[in-house]
Amino acid sequence: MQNFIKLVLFLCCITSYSQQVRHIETINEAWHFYKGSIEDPFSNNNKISWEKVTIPHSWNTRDILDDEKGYYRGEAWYKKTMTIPQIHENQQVFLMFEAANQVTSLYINGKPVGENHIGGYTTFARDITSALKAGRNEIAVKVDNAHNDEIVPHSADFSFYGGIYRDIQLIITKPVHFEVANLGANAIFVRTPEVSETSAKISVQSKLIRPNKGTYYIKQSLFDADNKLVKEAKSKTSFQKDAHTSLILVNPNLWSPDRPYLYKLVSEIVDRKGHVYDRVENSIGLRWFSFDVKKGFFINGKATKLIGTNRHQDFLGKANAVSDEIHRNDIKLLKDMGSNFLRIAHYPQDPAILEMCDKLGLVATLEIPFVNKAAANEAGKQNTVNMLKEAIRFNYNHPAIVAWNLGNETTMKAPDSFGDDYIKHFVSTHEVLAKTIKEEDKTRYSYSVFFREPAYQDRLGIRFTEIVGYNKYYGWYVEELEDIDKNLRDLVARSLELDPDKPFILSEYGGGADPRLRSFNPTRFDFSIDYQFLLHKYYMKTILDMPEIVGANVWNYADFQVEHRKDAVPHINSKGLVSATREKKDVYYLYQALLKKAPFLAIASKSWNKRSGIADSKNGTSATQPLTVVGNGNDVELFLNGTSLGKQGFEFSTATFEVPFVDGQNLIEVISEKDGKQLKDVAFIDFNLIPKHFKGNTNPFEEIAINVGSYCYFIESNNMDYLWMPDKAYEPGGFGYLGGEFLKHPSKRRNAIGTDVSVKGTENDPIYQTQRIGIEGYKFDVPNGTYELSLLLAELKTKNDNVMDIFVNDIALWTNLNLKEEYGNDRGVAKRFLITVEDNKGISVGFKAVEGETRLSGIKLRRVN
Ligand code: GCB
Ligand code: CA
Repeated sequence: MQNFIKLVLFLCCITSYSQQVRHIETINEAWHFYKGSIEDPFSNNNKISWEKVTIPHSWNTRDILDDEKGYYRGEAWYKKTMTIPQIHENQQVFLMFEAANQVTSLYINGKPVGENHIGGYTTFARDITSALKAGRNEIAVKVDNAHNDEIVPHSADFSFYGGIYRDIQLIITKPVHFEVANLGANAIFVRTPEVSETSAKISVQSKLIRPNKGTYYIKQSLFDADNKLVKEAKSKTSFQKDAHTSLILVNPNLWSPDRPYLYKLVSEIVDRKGHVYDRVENSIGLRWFSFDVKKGFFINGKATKLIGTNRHQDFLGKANAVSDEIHRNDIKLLKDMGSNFLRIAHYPQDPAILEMCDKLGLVATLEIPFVNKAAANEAGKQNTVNMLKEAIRFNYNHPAIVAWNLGNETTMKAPDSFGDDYIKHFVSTHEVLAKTIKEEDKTRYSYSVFFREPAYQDRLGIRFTEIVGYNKYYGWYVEELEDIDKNLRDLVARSLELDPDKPFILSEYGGGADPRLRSFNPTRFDFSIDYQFLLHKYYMKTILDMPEIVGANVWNYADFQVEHRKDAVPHINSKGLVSATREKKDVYYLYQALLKKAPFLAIASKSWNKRSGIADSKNGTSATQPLTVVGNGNDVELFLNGTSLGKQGFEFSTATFEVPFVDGQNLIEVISEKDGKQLKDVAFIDFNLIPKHFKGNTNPFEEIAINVGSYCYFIESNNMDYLWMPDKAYEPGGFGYLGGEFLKHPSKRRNAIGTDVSVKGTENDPIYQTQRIGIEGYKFDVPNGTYELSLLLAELKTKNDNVMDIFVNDIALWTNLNLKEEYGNDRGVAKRFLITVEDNKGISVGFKAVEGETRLSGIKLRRVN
């Protein structure tokens, strides 16, 4: 019997030991949500209709994408009733919000709990123990994303989505526990002050809550990647004091991007008898690192060029309420791209991000949303400093982090234009933030990111940090591709002249690309996938060649939603290497070819599988178009429908073949080799061969659509991939325009074809944004028959009246057409006509200005019979 009791006791011990002493559960489901202000969320006012939602949740998923200007920025409420599980006697209960944008007020059973939390991107926890009662408890959370003079960001190129958009956790501890409800919601701070190949010192500072009476110890246990205990240390604790514990490890496994080895540190509060009161785990990476202005970044003594991207928390249709699976998948895609560097921009992100950076080996920088402009008042400054402290403390233990960035392009809104008082607060905000970084964490670098000239920052006196980053859009917003190399070299030289001791990071560069736009004649600001590809090739040549660029981050990993943006896709900043739903653009494969160490080969444009072109071979059976292959082998051989088109060597990881596509299916196979490994990629391309002579017999004319005023193909991806061809001048026998000029972007800076007007009534903005102005005619030398002719027109922000007559074969089709008067500005109009062609005349569409200028955006011709 006694033995039996012993056995039961023993089993209890085992279960209680293996049981989590700290209870954590997400409470994301069945929240009642109301968008608007309410006097008393606890009253049963049935005029208010609550909607049931699941967290992560944002109330701006739709209104940031619609045609109306602005999106809801104001108060909203979340509430639920719940029974708090009884886990321990006298338990302490906390709610931890991973983030809610941007002021959060918590109420339990009708009473406010704790102070409002300020800032939309940092994690915070509240002790709700004393507000709870037995049975069911009512929890209400007010979240407000209205503009607030005292809270950054005030201005930025992203959307300030409101909501509880990350997980909420219920945390239950014993009365003796590691602190939870503090600035940054973290109680364990791990430092690795001395690490070498032969030994590592790990110092752990632990914040605990314990009574004055009693003896409590902190036990730190270190486990290796196989979960084997490798080191243990115990230290005594004192009332109201942090505990410090040190561990020394010989021959440690080091953490690096190539081998992100992680240990697990288990921190426990125990008493003399070994009873465990609380337990917290952290992943630990042992590494040492440094930046050298001339030689670059070193980790564990090894020079490592830092190449990667920036990233926003954003996904098409979900605003910022992005699942952990999406977060984790993003980091996997970045690792698989071959990158080793991530700028977590422009604010702290979901804990899943840094967890994955640690696990997969991405070196990271993290920043607070001090973007474009300061909250230039005392409260604003204090709030900004608090955000920084929360960010540093919460994320302190991640080996991935090497620098804390205090802000992005803070001079975007020119400080001079806001007066002396603004400048005073603005400058001192930089100063105190830079100081705070070093006070909070001596083990990382302080960092700030600018976009204006080094001398501009110098004049303002805001160069306080140890590292500087510059965001530069050479070849996109300013200047041409050919000048990128010179521009970057000159900029780095100017920065180093002023700051010889500050390592230089190219913290942003990039250009927009709409996956629907393709061009064999890419030009700046055309938003084609192909221009983006070229742009990054130019940048990477220089970046890889310059050790003084110690790190570089593409802007951006993925396309993201910006309510006020008007590019090829309205509301989308399309500078991503992948789309807003994570489809890879061609340039993603270029980075893989350039960066990956593992053997790699890809047909860069394989996602463009419905194409067309004008027959150019003698017998009229094929059209030759370039096709680019990327890889890290020496050379590559390409086969078209089984026939080799020869081998080519890679130049800067790219090789371009001239491929004679035939009508219908084209099977492209590419074969290469690297480190003894055979590599292959394939693409099936469905090709629509357009006859050169519409009246010829080889390939009878059926249908053609032309993106007038543009060099770009346009793929209507939400309309069966319907394809629009680039425009061209008329050639006898075929088709093309007569007269007129490209509509040019009105801004000198961009000097691009087309405009950035967001076009109403259509999703095919790029067709309407590009036009031929002053056009005189459009000709198709088609055989006799009946045709459907579609004309696509739009009046884009024009000042004067434009009135035109349109003819077909000299017969008036549409007279005195004033688009602005009839349809309003900025609206896409597609009009379809039935035309009969007789007497071998073909179709000749004529445009005559009655007043102002003629214009045409797109034209489509389909043979009916
Ligand atoms: C920048 C900003 C970033 C923008 C980007 C752009 O310099 O830091 O927030 O989204 O430019 O695309 O213009
Ligand atoms: Ca067009």
